[in-house]
Amino acid sequence: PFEYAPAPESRSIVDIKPSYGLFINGDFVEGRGTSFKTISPSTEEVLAEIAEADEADVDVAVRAARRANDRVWSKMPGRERAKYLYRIARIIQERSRELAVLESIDNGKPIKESRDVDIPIVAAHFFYYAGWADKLEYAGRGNDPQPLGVAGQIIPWNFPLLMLAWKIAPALACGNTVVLKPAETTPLTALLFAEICQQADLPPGVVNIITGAGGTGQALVAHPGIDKVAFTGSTEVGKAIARTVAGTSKKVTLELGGKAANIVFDDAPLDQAVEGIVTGIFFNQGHVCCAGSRLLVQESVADELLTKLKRRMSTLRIGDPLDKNTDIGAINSAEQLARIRELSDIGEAEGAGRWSPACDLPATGFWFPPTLFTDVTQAHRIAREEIFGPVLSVLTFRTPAEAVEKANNTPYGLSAGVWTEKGSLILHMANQLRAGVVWANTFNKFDPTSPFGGFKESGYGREGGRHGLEAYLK
Ligand code: TXE
Repeated sequence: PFEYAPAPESRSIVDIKPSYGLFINGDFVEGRGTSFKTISPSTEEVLAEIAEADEADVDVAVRAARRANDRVWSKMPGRERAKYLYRIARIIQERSRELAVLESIDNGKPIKESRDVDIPIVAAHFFYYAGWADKLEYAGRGNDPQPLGVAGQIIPWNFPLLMLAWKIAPALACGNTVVLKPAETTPLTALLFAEICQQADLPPGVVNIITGAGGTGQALVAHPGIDKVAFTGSTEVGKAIARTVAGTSKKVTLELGGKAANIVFDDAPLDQAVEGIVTGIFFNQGHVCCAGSRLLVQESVADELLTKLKRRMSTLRIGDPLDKNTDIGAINSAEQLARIRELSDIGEAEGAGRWSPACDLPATGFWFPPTLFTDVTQAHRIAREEIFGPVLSVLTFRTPAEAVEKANNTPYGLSAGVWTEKGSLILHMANQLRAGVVWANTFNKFDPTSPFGGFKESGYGREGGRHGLEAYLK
């Protein structure tokens, strides 16, 4: 009988092993800590048993990275390092379907995002930084800049492979070696990346991937053999890391939380703005540090905009991350779901108006409907705290000055969006907003050539673009 070829998005194209070790010095080795499980947030199925690196494992990994740095990688001409980065980039492209499916299974994000956004940008990062490896005299650190040495890199679960690429590609291009720890709920694509390093014949020890939770991260940050720490995650842990490295010569970059304002002026094309608002807060279930989680809309168009927004939200499809029609996938973990629920309930208790479209949520897995809060004031916790889920708080304003005041009234400063046809107003707002990224008439657009990073409690240092190199060079 005629058999259909499996859809490229199908689960069957990935080979998930029952258990995974640590990737140290070019090989997979057992961890000495207590192994843990990674589960699929959309089904709660156990995907694999993951090794935990204890302090001794961290030490072995850092030593491997140091040896590779001293003997091979920092000595290699930039044009030779570039060849490895290009090779990795090409393998990522060749294996992009596999990577996208694995990312969606382990993280819960819709396949159309992992396939069309995450993985292509991952490859683009390696291509982009490969191009820099032999041009470091233009990196802003003098004519013959030296690498920092060994980088300890800790990443979160919201863009597992993309955060890995943001960290590893510039570090390697500059001649550093790395020990990277993925988040405990999403280790699988980082471990597949380790296989890609083997496939690319990357010299052993240049990239080491150690799995584990906060304790493993802490051991990595505290290790005396680390020259630089790069962290993306919660503001709380970022501050703890800054405290740990205080008094050492380690360099640090921190990319932390956000509470971005998406600001819509009355002259903006509202249908286009609605698409940007939806992308701003519902992309990746709102698990985005730069998510447009506060909508600031000019009072005169607020009713019209909200009517359009509700209509658009009613069309969003929630469910199976591997279904290519899915717009909103699963919340990454039970803990994150509990946090989203708690803050949303607080929003309601504090008097904001809660609205979600009618939608059936799957019976198993972690799900939260797209949610809108109206009548939000600046005193409300949902206007100030990062929810990190598909929850939008709506505030209004009358004048540009009031929009600036409200947008900046947060401890964070990672990103913002401005919707208006007036170019002068865009430039005025971009100058006034205390945010590392200001998007104009678009939102959540990422490109390897653009620096990304925060003001205030959103952290310091920049990743991406030429500025991203400075973080890895003396
Ligand atoms: O973050 P953690 P969590 C925010 C978001 C979310 C909240 C909590 O608001 O609701 O943080 O998420 C490792 N030393 N963001 O708990 O704990 C951890 O193992 C060293 C925003 O998941 O910061 C993981 O690899 N490392 C954010 C990474 O830090 C430690 C993305 C992030 O986890 C550590 C994620 C320690 N003491 C959450 N403790 C963004 N900026 O995009 C934990 N880790």
